[in-house]
Amino acid sequence: MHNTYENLKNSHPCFGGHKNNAGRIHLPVSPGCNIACRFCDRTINDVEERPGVTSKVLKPEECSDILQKALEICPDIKVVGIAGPGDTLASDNALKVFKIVKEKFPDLIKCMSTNGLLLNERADEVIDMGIDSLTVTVNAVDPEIESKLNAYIIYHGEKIEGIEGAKILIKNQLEGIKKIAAAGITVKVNTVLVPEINGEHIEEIAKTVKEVGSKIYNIIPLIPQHELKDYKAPTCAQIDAARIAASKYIDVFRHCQHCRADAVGVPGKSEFGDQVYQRRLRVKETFSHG
Ligand code: CLF
Ligand code: SF4
Repeated sequence: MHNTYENLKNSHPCFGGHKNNAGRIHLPVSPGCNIACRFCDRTINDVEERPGVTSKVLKPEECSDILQKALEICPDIKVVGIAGPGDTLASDNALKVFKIVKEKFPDLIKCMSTNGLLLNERADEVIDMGIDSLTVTVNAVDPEIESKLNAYIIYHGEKIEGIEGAKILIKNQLEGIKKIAAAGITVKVNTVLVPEINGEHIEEIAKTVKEVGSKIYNIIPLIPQHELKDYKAPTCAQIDAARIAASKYIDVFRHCQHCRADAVGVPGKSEFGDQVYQRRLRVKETFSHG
């Protein structure tokens, strides 16, 4: 049985459990991505896979020892999250790790984060694995707006650009959320707020993702980089306005710490990544997949 939203509000730092000092560990097991967000410097992900460069992405079979060590160092950890550094459904690694967690650490909450491109076709696998909470990053529900945020998708081996790619991405995200939510899994939606592109669109995103069954919504401010390096990051007032607009339709999470894909500890309070991981991911400050 999956944890309910009510349970997660007490024990999951990103669903309300921050009040109770609940911690999480991110296992960076998912290399590579299948979409091209214009604000994401994909060389960060590609670097990990280049032959000859020591990979910082963990292998699924390394995770059990890492988890054991992390729980010793930080007993507040209640949640195992997989949030990158690429997409969790683009390979089988994340689901393999959750299988291990389910068997060896049954008390930990299993939390997965995805861009949703493959969520519709892989929903049953996610449900069968007993994931407790799923986050999907939905940056627009209008393909024209999405195409300004995402250059292309790689879908079943084919590169599909612009509005055509955006249509497929949005459809799969929404259909996927519908299936996951119908199975009783709590869904959070993250949106990267780029005021000049989707600033006026937040209300529609919040309304749409609520309609398909999401429970909670999180706004992540743009970090201007890559193709969107000349766009402005939202001001605090713009973030507040977006949250107020979204909260007409859905619960809004306001304590996001924009964690790295290899973060360990209580978000905003403690960080043990350097002790748990011998080599950190080579990521600078970047978007968050939480
Ligand atoms: Fe990690 Fe994300 Fe799960 Fe949380 S983070 S996969 S839902 S366990 Fe949390 Fe970090 Fe914000 Fe994410 S504070 S970036 S919302
Ligand atoms: Fe992929 Fe995430 Fe980067 Fe988007 S932000 S291209 S989903 S790794």
